[in-house]
Amino acid sequence: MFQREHLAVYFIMGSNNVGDKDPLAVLKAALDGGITMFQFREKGSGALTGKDKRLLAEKMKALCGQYHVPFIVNDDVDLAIEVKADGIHVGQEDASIDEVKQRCPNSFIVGVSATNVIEAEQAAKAGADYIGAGPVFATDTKRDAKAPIGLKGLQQMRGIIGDTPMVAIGGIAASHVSSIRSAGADGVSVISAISLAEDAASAASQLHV
Ligand code: 3NM
Repeated sequence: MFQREHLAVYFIMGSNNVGDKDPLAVLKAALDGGITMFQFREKGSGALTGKDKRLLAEKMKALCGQYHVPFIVNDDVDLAIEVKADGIHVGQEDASIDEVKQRCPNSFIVGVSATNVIEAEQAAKAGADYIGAGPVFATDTKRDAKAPIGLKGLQQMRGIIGDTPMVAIGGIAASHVSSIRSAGADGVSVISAISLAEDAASAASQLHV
């Protein structure tokens, strides 16, 4: 059962976000450091496809299961269903919430990205379990990220979505967490702040308020 507390420290990663490290070792360290949700996002240059992608997803799901941390798949509805993920996260250009809800089990957590208040309101009305709001700050991790919305953008989204759980994304470091929470987010989602940290466990623990 999804709760907004799952959004506190939401780690996102694919095999191409870890430099020379082993993605499973990075995920294990992040879990040891107390991440509260995980999203498998295998996208961009050098990303795995087909069977390799599925095998990595299965291993990551098993690891998250040991820690009772929800395992979410980015974008790939077929894969999410196949590996019996706990949920799916879709962007504005991916499958619609209606399609996702039709195809996936009822128990699935459904997250939707929003970059402005209109998208956030639509996602909340369509029944998203949580909104991924961003990019809050500039990021090098996502090539096609939109213009940063800042803390003000987060506040505006919170104003329009009522109680819908919301997690902030984009360029987030530990030093931003308290201001992001004050702006109305239930937590932070990060890639590089954990995936490229020398000590992923300590980086993850520092993202808690
Ligand atoms: N989505 P980092 S920004 C995956 O704005 C992703 O929707 C974004 O990586 C959005 O924590 C982003 O390294 C990249 O900045 C987040």
